Amino acid sequence: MQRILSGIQPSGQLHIGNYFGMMEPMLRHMASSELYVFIANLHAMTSVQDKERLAQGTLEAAANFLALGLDPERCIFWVQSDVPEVCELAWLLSVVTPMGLLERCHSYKDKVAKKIPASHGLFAYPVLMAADILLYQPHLVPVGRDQKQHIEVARDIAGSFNSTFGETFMLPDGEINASTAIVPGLDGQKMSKSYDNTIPIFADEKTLRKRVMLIQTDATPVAEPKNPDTCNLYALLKLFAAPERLQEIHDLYMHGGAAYGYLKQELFELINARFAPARERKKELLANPEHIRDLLRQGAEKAREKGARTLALARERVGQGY
Ligand code: AQP
Repeated sequence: MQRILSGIQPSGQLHIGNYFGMMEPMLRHMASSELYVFIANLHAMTSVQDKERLAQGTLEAAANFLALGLDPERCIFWVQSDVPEVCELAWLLSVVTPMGLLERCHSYKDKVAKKIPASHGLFAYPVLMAADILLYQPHLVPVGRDQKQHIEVARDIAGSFNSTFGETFMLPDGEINASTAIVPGLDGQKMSKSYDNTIPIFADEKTLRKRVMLIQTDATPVAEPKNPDTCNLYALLKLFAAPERLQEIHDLYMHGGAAYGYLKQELFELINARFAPARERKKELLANPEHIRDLLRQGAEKAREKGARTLALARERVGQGY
């Protein structure tokens, strides 16, 4: 059985990009694999440095996953910092990580360009991410395209550790679905919390509608043909519309008749119908936070058991067994 792992930062409102890039594939894998899912609260500290926000965000991130259908009986589900072994492994990995490898990472450069403070944590983020992955020895890591380079870095670090100290880590593969690799935001750039261009999944109906109406479109008149492949409204409709309806919409784009306002309303209704039940479930879950904490504690125990075995092997390999 394949072991599959991925995580999400509790650093803001869950959006459609996160959902299609990572959560939906993870939920799909739940039936047929050994699934590891974690809330990356240590990573989130590179942008969230507020005690209440981090704590509440962690509970909410867990509630998001549970509300969308994650079954803690069929996976291992925990909070990153509840398995402190990951920090020790990050150090063991950092000594075989060339500076140049981290200096080439786009994500670091992008975030600094967006005025996120250039801390050591932000720079070393890919090493902690490598530890997150390698500690559990997964075969596959489903992510969005923005994380592709970080998966390659994790593989490079694992290879570097293996060749320095002897075979220890399995090299994981990333899983990136072409059709959902980069979900566009309201402005057509990658949907991203830090671009403020997101469609949040759990926003109330009114906010959701407002966000969808903000999707940027061109000024081509309704009756004229338009190119669906360069339209971010169409890219989002593709994720939600049934195949026959999508074909009709495609024809409207090609031959004239695609009214953006009408299509936005249709998209809003589709998104709302898809996520309204989860919105209700999330409210119920958050009404009993102790239950969520219990589930996460149980998950952390299982994750620690697996992680401790890998860490013991890595410690032995580097020569800590004096
Ligand atoms: N637009 C996207 N399309 C496809 N996948 C996406 N992911 C994020 N945005 C898109 C994927 O979601 C997973 C969890 O992401 P994260 O918690 O690590 O946050 P992120 O990638 O940092 O998300 P944001 O919104 O882009 O945050 P900021 O602005 O802080 O960088 C990952 O697998 C990611 O690929």
